[in-house]
Order: sequence, then C-alpha cells, then structure tokens
Amino acid sequence: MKRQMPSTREIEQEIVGRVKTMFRKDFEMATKEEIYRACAEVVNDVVIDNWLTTQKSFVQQDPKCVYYMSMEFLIGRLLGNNMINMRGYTEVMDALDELGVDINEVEDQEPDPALGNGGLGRLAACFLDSLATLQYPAYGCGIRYHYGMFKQKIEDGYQQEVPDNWLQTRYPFELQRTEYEFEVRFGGWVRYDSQPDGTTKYIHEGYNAVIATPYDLPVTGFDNGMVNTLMIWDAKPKEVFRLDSFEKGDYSRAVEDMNLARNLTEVLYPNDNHIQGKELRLKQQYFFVSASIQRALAKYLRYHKDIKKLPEKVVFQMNDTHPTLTVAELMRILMDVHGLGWDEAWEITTHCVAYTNHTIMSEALEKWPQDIFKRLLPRVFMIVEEINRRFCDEIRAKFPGDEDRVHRMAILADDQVKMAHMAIAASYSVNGVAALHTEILKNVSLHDFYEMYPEKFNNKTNGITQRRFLMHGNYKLSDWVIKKIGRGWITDLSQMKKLESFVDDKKSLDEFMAIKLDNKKRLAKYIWEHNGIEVDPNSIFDVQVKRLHEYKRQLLNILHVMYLYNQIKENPEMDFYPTTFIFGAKASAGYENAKLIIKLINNVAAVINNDKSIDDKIKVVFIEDYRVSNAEWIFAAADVSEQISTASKEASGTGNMKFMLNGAVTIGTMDGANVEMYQELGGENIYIFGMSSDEVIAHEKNNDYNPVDVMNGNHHIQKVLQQLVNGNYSIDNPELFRPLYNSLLNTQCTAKADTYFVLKDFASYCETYEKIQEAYKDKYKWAKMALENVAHVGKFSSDRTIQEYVDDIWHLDKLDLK
Ligand code: H2P
Repeated sequence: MKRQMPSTREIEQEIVGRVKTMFRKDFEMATKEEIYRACAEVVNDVVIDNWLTTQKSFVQQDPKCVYYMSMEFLIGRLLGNNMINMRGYTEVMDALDELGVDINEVEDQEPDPALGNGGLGRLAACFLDSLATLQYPAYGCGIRYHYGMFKQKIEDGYQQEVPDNWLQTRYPFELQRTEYEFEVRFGGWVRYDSQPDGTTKYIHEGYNAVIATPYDLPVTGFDNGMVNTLMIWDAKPKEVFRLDSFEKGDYSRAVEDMNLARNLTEVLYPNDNHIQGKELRLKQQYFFVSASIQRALAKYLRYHKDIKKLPEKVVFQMNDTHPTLTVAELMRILMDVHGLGWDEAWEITTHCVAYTNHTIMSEALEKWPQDIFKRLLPRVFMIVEEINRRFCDEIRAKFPGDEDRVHRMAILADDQVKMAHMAIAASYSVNGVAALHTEILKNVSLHDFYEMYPEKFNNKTNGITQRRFLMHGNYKLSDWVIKKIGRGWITDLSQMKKLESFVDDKKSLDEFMAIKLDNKKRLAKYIWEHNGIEVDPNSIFDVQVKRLHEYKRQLLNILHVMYLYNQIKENPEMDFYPTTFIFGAKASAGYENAKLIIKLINNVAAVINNDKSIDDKIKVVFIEDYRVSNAEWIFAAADVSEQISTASKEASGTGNMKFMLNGAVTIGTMDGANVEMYQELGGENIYIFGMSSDEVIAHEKNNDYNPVDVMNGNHHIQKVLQQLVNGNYSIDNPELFRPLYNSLLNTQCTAKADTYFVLKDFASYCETYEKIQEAYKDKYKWAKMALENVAHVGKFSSDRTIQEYVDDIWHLDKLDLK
C-alpha cells in the first residue's frame, strides 16, 4: 500500500518533534540546517515505507530489472524532489510557513550532490526518475565520490576550483548497506591450473583487494509509491592491516591496500571530452562495475538456480564507454566463479549488455594503454584478448581480405584497449541519443561497426523530467498549466499540446508572461545577491548554460556580444531591445582555452556593464557555480535559449529541452536534439542559423575551410578579433586572449584553425539574432512563440525516452504495487 505524506498539521508537529529528539532543542532555537535535517527525516519516513513495499513487490513478482551502469549521476538535491514525488511539497511548505520558516531557505541547506559533470550525468538522474515514475524495476549503479564536481569561484574573472566536500556532514538520504559488501581485486598475476578434465583454471594471486560498500539512495516515483534504488559504491580496505602480510613483514602491501581504498572513490574525473588515460580512473571503472555485477548476480541467485537464464531477469545498460568493463567482468565471473565455458558465458553476456553512445568526438572515446590495463587487471585483460581474437575472426569472416578494416575495428590495436569497440562487439543494442547523432554514428563515426552489425543500432532521443524542471523549478508556471489543462501532463508530457487552445488568447498570454517576469525577478535577485550586478527583469534574458567546451561555442556567443556592443557604440540611436546575456559554465580544470573563455566573458562583462554611454542596453552576467539547483531557476527565467554548438558535434543536448519546457525560445544550429525540436515546433517558433552537419562534415573531410578568408570578407569580424588582442578587454595585458585569437585564426599555421567554425557561422548568427530582437518587440508575438514551445515539448520528456528503452531494448514489465 502506498503511504501518503501526512497533513500539513501533522507535518508541522512532526518537524517540531524531530527537532526536539534529534537536536534537543525547541523549534525556535533550531538552526536552518537542523530544520532541514528534521524535514528530511519526516519525508524519509514516508519514503522508506514505500521503499519497503516496493522491495516486497520485487520479491513477490520477481521482475526483470535494468541496471543502469554510470560513472555519473548528477542527482541534485533530493529533499524538494522527494517532497514533490510524494505529493507533499505544498504541505511541507505550508507547515514551515506556519512555523515562520521559508521552504527555499530550508532546501538551500542541502548540499547539491554533484556526482557528475554535465548532460550525461544529469540524463542518468532523469532516467532514474522516469523509471520509478513509470513503475519499472531499476537500479542505478555508480560511485560515491567523496568530492563531486568542484565548486566554482570566480576571482578577478578567472575560474577557481574549490573542492566540493558534500559528505562533510551526514547525508540524510543515503543508507549504508554493509550486508551487500563485495571484494574487488587489482593487480597481481594469474596462475594456470590444469584440471583432470583437461580444462584450465585461472587463479588470480598476489592482488590488492578492497571492499566495496554500497550506499543506497531512494529514487522516488511520482505519486505511485514506487521507490527504486541508486547504489553508489564506496571503498574500504579489506583489513586495515592485513595480518597475514603484516606477520610476514609485508608492511608495505598492507599499506598499499589501505591507500588503494582511500584514493579509489575520492574524486570525480572532469569531462572535457579528452580522456587522459589516468590509471585511477580505470580503477574506479573496474571497482564499481565489479561490485555492481556481483550484487546483481547475488540478487539473481537468491531466487534462481540457473545462471544461464540471467538475461531473462537482468540487463546492464552501459552509459557511455565508461562502464564497458561490464562485458569482460561479467565474462570473468561467469567463467571463473560459476564455471561456465566461453561460449555459454558469451551467450549470456551478449544478451545482458547494451551500450549508449553520447558523443562523436573521437578524442572522448576511451582508450586505455594495454600495459596499464594488463598490470591492473591481469585476468580481465586475458579475457579481453580472447574477445578481441574472436571478434577479429568474425570481421575477417564477414569482410575477407580487408585487414585494414580489422585493424580499424579491433579492440586491441596500437597498444591500446578500445573500449567503444568492446562495448559494440558485446552489446545487443547500440544507441545514439538523438536522431541526427544516431545517423552520424551509423554513417560516419561508427560506420564500420554499422556495416558489421546494422541490427544493433537504434536511436533513443534524450529527454528530461518535467517533475524537477517544471514542477520544482518553476512552480508558478506549473500551477498555471494545471489550472489550464489539468494534471495529466505531470506523467504524460504530450498533454501539453492542450495549451494550443490558449496561444491566441491575450489574457492567457498576459498571465503566462507575468509568470515569466516573476521568474526573471527571482533570478535578478539571485544575480544581485551573488554577482552584485543589477539587471533589469524587463530586458530580454538570453541564456547559455552548460559545460564549457569549444564545440558548444560559448566563444561565438561572447564574440557576438562584443559585436553588438560595437554596433551600439557606433550608432547610439540604434533600435535595440535591452538584453541581459547570462552565462553559466564550468571548465574542466586542465582545459586552458575553456578557462580563458570564462575570463573573456567576465572581462567583457566588466567593460560593458560599466559603460554608462550605452544606457544599460546590454548587460553581461557570468553566474558562478552553475549546478542543478540554480539551473532550475535559470531555466525558469530565460527568454532566449542559446543552443549554438557546431552542427554534428552536440550529440543531443538536454538543456535545450529544459529551456523549451520553461517557455524560452531557442536560437540554435541544426544539431543534436535541436533538429527534433525544430520538427516539433515548425520553423516559426525556433531560430535556426549556421551550417548544417553535412556541410560541417564535408568541410572536415575536404579540409577546405579557411577562417582567414571569412575574416577578410567581414569587417565586423575583423574588428571583434582585433579587440581580442588590442587590450580592449584586457588593458593590463593585451596579449591575454591571444590563445583564443590563435585558435580562431592561427597565424602561426602550426595547427588547424577554428576547428569549430565559429567565424564561418558568425554572420548567420548575427543575422538570425536580429530577428529575435524584432520579434521580442511584439509582446504577443513573443508570448505566443514562447507558449508554443511549452505546448510542443511533449516529446522531450524522459518518460517517453524510457518507454522506448523499455519497449525496444530492456523489455521490462511494470511492477504492480497494489
Ligand atoms: C553529453 C553530450 C550531450 C548529451 C548528453 C546526454 C556527453 O553531455 O555531449 O550532447 O545530451 O551527453 O546524452 P554533456 O556534453 O552535457 O556532458
């Protein structure tokens, strides 16, 4: 039976009671942090009952489960999310209100668990939300990083990284599960033992071991009593000082075990689409993969005898190449622990694993040096060698005499282990994350593999959860939508179509834009408090928030701002609707150009914001420490959504969908999911510019793009580029931005210039932007466009995405919770 949240009155009493028993305090004396902890327990109490019921249904119904294997889960704060999903948000808000406390301040006490870098990790979190809401049995499997994504401070315009110690105080939503601990082994060697029956046993010796301890987090479904589990793994030494090693005087071995455990789950690696092949990262991957598989198999074997039927109950979805070791580790366990032969083990493995690709950027496809891999995982490496040998034979059989192809596709080649190749060889499904991306995988970046296994390839366009990104982040709009069309959209976003009947109704449009204005005021206050910059809520809020990467082209955006500023300076009477350009982005700590772009944005902001002569027509704001919690407010306040990646490079994008859901109008390229947004919206409700992916790919292939020609033909570009290196935005050091200038023009001719076609798309971007300016001046035209965006967002719910994964890949049944 689903347990509901108590009434407002009861919640109020419970909060006061918890404050008393947890902190021995009268409510009036409690700090905000203590109130937050008390609230968390009140909500937890309901969540745990539902978690227990869900688990009992698991045991009774014995359903097939998906294990979503991901190095990253960017879950964000859980208190608000769980209150919404338990349908108790208003009740808790009212109870706190009665007690004289603002719910936002209470929610603000929670650390923002940032166990991910960006879109990939947030997608994993949205997927878990949708799985629970649609009542599908699922486990998320990840790592309990002690330090999540760094906190970003901006000092003198530069990004500084500050460690995010989110576990400093106990996190109230996690549950340590020592009863599900498993051992994970690294290093050592493999001894062969010939058996009397002619087979060989492989015995792993001389290894270092750690104990993997899971911490379970509840994943609540919306209003259905379903609570799935996200298990994040932490490491501890097997024994603090292994007595056997110690007695033998092997003091250093014992210390090694301890250090191994201590470092393993310390930090999340940055994602700058450039994998450096760090040994510790490979250890992290093996650690969580091995522990998760062991737990999955232990659960399976508790109720089933025949390991060969594993695919009937278990599927491992590999979120990018990071968990690809799932393939080899499952093979190892099936053979070495359960005694199966190669063919039997392969048959099971290849029916249990599926792979999602999230990028075509070749430098992001993981490759590990074979020597490191072999040293760290000697037995697993042997298995990879055999997978590779058989895979190469298969290629030869299908394409006789094509040794080039064998070399291109091999898992082991050029002294490396190519993880994507292993993932594709073993998976029964390989999917991209937007239609265009999947086509590019098939026709360009994974073309060889597509020719070999066309049946494996499929598309699953990404989605986002409307529960967090509308109900929680933008409750005013959410309430308005409920008033207009009811509550159906909360679990069926396609119902947003019903808003179509209001797009020509001026009264509705006024209400809709009044909410936008309120949200802009909320963000303006946040910006004032955090940046000390005053922005006008009546100006256009033009926003680009996402990881900082050259292919996402924040540089194009800021160069355009510099151009607009030049225009206004040159023609002070120019008709220009005041605009606030808002940026938010973290750059990976070692990514120099990305960090310099942040500095450029801040320097441009300093010059423009302080220039009284332009009458506040442009303001530029860089929001520090962009993360899930402030993202919700940013999306709610945006008028214009910047989705301007070089066509073909952004696999999907999910920020684009969050803006659309909140009624922002997109300016973007025909890239990733923008293409599908365009299809849903029609050309009149989205602003598209720039080269198509085909054009980009053709230029790359022919190597015929010369940015200098583009610059020479466009004096606006010339001026802006000059200003990059003449001290206009860096008086003390005119050379500061030279590396960015060189990346665009590269006068030294040592490397390719303007890899991401910033200059090539510049003119088209400027022209298209003028149309936005024009449209905004017509209040109702704009309001209609913005509302059309909300009305057509239905496809982009992660509920739709998950249903497609279930239908085409996972084949799960809904859990019956009655
Ligand atoms: C990545 C891709 C995005 C995609 C997301 C989820 C790796 O995210 O680049 O295009 O939408 O995965 O599939 P991000 O760049 O935000 O880290």
